[in-house]
Amino acid sequence: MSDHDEAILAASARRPIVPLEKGKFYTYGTAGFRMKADLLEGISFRVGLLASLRSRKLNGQAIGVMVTASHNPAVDNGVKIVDPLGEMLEQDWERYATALVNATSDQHLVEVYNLLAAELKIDLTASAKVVYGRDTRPSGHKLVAALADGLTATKTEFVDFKILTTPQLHYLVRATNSEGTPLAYGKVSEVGYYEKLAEAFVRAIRGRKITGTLQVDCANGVGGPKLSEFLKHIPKDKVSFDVKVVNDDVLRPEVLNLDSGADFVKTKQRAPPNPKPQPGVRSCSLDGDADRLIYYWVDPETGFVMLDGDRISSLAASFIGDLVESAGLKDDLRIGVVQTAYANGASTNYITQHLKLPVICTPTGVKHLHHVAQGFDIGVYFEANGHGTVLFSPDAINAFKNKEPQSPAQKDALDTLAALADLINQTVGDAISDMLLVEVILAHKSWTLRDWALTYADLPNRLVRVEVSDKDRFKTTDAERRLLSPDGAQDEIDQAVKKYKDARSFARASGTENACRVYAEAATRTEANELADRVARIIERYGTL
Ligand code: G16
Repeated sequence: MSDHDEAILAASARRPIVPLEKGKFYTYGTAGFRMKADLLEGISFRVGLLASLRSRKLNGQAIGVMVTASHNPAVDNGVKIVDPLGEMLEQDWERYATALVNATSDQHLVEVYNLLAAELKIDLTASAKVVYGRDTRPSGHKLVAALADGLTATKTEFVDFKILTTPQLHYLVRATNSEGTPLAYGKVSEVGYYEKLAEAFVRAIRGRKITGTLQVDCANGVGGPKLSEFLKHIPKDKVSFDVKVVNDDVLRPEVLNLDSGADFVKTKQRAPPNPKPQPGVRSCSLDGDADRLIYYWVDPETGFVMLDGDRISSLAASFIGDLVESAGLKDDLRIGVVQTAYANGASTNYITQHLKLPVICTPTGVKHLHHVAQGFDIGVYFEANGHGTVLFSPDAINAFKNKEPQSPAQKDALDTLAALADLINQTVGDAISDMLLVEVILAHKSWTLRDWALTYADLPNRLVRVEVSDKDRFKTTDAERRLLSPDGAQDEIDQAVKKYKDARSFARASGTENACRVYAEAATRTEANELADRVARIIERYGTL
């Protein structure tokens, strides 16, 4: 037994885990532990133990913990762990987190903790550091208090950054670990984040004009106040950026993500009802913790038009690809795009056939996409739901900064690329940073949203959420495009798909909600809707068998 044992035993007794019914376990899902907030106190405490072990294993580097349930309703919350470079927790460690969280008693918890320390050869006397933040959910208070108990019991140094967007916490983790090194990521403060983004935004815009007003729906989440704060850091004499922040009420928890936000827009395929959509206004929506972004406008002639994560991905890949060519770096840097099965087939065709870039498909969850994107010098990854970013390798950043330009045009391209590498959050998808990226690209191209939408035509598609009694019965393969179980379900989906032109459909269990998701696309809107309904009924039936 280590000298932490008594402290863990005592603190664990105050932060008990809620037992699940027999045969059920808590799992580290798409984005950490996420569920009804009243189940999470004990979990948050145990995540503190895990984060301390992880920090000790990594020579005392700071580990991040974010308390958020992002796009989920206000009654939910979640806890996720961030690695030293600001990336999601290494996947091998998810099972250690799961082992701690599912320990059946305080005593068992201490045993699992010590077993892990022994197995992973962790010196429990070494120093450890954790930094954490939370979104605006009221339940966040008690969850960070439970987390802090876990950190205190294990003698872990910690910094509470209070209320943050998820990407801000990721930024702060990386900034903390790189402080004072040649790879310093930015100042270790929320203000440092705003300053970095604002400075890079001015450099990336390079005097171009942003046309009209941008209306930003913040889902009544943490993105509202943080975006307003960020806007104060843009020097008005250098960039004129007219932003109207809407749905930024964080005082009434019940309105969080309610009829607003990126998830609402993407799944309902319409603008939030409030404020009443005005034709022609360039608009975008963030989600509850500001890591997803969807653009849209209501066209006076054709109605609602959405520019989702696939669109942001192809826009960024095309713009950055052109800059790399102008900078004379085309033969030196490998650019690639990473998507999931939810990517619209038309976007994949556009990227492979028109942009001539490789596309790799991974399972859902930015943790998967991020990892694969790191295999490129410039890896563009976005999920269709608007979650994503662009990663630049050290070689790419080095080339932007140190290549000797042969012409003014080449210098301009290199300077813009260097600015983009600072503007784009390299740790995780960040709605505020992604929004600035889109604005920079539209300004450079002098494009409206309509120009952007004209690059290709989306295949009509529909996403449906299906409540089932046991979502864990649905197991997938082939980057989640096919069901392995329950037996027979995939055959029925295949039969349904065959009935429609250019059709594709798949179903999978959500890793953040207690439900399955069904995606369908087809040649026409009616067919896509019909197919989605059919497959949803198949899933409903198998889910209740
Ligand atoms: C999280 C993940 C995303 C994922 C989304 C939905 O987003 O970070 O990568 O796409 O969940 O996942 P699922 O379909 O498994 O529920 P967020 O914004 O909720 O943190």
